[in-house]
Amino acid sequence: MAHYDLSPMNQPVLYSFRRCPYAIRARLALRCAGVPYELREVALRNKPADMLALSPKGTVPVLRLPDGQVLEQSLDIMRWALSQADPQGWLTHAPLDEMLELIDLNDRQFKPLLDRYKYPERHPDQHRDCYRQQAMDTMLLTLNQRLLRHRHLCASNPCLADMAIVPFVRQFAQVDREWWDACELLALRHWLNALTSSELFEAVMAKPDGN
Ligand SMILES: N[C@@H](CCC(=O)N[C@@H](CS)C(=O)NCC(=O)O)C(=O)O
Repeated sequence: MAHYDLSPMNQPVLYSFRRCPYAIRARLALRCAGVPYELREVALRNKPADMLALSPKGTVPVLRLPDGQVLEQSLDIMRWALSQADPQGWLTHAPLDEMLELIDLNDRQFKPLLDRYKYPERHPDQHRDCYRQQAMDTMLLTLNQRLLRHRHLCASNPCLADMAIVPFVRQFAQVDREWWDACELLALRHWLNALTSSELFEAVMAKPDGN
């Protein structure tokens, strides 16, 4: 990790929102890589002007690097962090193309269904359970199948795909916890529990004010 002087005055700044799954994946990679950064928790209804000046599209996470470069996509932040240091081999445990394909499936197809399942009142054309079934068919059954072959999505060890996707599966599970705890996705439920109860995950979910 020799590319930057990361003394406290010269650290990257991460604009983040604690529960946002994209921001969670960025924080997971930054912490795993051991990159120190200044965390700025953002109120999504009142985004700070300095963040919008750096990144007018107005989504979190945004990472401002010490050299002024701005990374405005969560996956770019993950890949930048892991290019600094990858002590757990998230980029090497599985082929990059395979990992990126799964992440793309998550971001393009699963995420819109997750939003519909979570907020069915905003999408009244179908019942909540239909969105849930579509999310199962589109992605969750595939992930579960993969986990029957190895302990993580692409290999026995966790990789970029696991860490980029787990915050979204966590959100899905939280919509109807009772249903999730009884559903057929046994391997996926086990995977979710293992990853979200890790020290790493708990550390990035700590409340910014320490409470
Ligand atoms: N493609 C972006 C998506 C980020 C995103 O949509 N973040 C949401 C929060 S989970 C956001 O900031 N939405 C803007 C808003 O709610 O105003 C990324 O990967 O970073």
